Amino acid sequence: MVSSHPAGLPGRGEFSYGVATASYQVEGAIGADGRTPSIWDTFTQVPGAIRDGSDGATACDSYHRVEEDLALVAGLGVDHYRFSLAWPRILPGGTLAAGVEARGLDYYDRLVDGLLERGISPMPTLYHWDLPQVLEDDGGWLNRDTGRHLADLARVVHDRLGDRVGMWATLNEPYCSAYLGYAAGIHAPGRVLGTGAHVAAHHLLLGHAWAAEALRDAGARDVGIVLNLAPVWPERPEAAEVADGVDAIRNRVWLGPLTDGAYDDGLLAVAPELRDPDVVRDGDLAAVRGSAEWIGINYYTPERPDLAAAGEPAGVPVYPGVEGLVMRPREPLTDIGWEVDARGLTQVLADTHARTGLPVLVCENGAAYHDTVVDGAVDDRARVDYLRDHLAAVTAAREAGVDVRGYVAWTLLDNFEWAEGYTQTFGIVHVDRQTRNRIPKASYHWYATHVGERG
Ligand code: IFM
Repeated sequence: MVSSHPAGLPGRGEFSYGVATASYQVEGAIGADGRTPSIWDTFTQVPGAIRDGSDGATACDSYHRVEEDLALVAGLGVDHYRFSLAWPRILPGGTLAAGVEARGLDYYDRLVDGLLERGISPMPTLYHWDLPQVLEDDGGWLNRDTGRHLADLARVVHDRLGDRVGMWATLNEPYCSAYLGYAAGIHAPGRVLGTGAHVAAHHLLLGHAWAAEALRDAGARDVGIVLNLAPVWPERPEAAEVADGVDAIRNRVWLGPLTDGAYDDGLLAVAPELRDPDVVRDGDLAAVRGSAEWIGINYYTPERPDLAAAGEPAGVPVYPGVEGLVMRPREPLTDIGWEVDARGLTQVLADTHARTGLPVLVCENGAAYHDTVVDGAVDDRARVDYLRDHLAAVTAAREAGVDVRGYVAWTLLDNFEWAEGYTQTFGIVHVDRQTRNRIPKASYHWYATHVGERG
């Protein structure tokens, strides 16, 4: 047991640097120490679901390479390491009633101690998409009880790690869990339900609120939620209505309940499921209101909605119910096809702080570019430029008075990029796919220098 005191959310005027990973994307070891399959273990086996037919069975093998990865994190000089907890390692049966797997907790115990020994504070996220398959078999996020089980996971994890964790995130990007997972079917569990996915969104919010309450009841402080909010920039005035639908599903479905305890009329117009009193029960929205002490923002790209032209195929499955919608990203694009515009980060930080009154923290930001290893080194200048410009955008927000408490780069390692498999690399450390050897890229060294100079 290590006695160092971990840092929580930085105070007003303070700023923390960090780097992030997520359990399924890096850990591998999917059958180790009692872990059971997650929805991603199942989904990756569906032919065609993953671009290169790969899975996270080994990923970066971080489960077995804790020391190596800790050294990489320490080499950056960051204050926080953001990681997520694999639910199927800790509650292999999905629920508390089905039993706690101590060996799964041991892994996170070692990770947390290793961080503290190096003077780095842990920033765990309870849920970054690897739902136990056994819970999906029971409806997954369409089942309200899943949120109750997340609260149990929070209690179990706090019991083990709470003495050494100063800040917590409940969910990572519930937009992706709900709409990529249950509307478009491009992420696990691969359900194509259109507007039915709003039910999953509501249950994710409930899960967040109940888990946050469980953490606080157990004595935790600085409990937040991490959202991939986006600035919505309509292409022309005629696109105002579709842009409102995009803003509703991407941003307001989360910020409305968290801030006002309500879903707004514009959202309800595209999400009729949220009018159903069996779905949104008395007291639900009141439980969500005020349940986050900070908002984590994952920013990569703005959204540029437009109204489809006559004869143009319309409809964007990750925005169900928004009729006639097309997206028109502008160049430059990263290799995953996402528009690069750092001004969007300044805007989303400012808008979110103004909307919620809460401290905001960049919890993910980074770029997918294809890299080449030359003489054992990776000169990823485009990624360095992306990080530099986005860190400048954070500074611009701070100078404008926005209460931004930190910046966490995505991501430490080239890892399993969900439906893209290993075809897209966001890491500041290259990982050889055969040997799993790690090579810090130019962006790693640049970020370490930036952090060392405190920006
Ligand atoms: O890799 C993901 C991460 O898991 C969640 N946020 C976006 C990243 C890039 O797609």
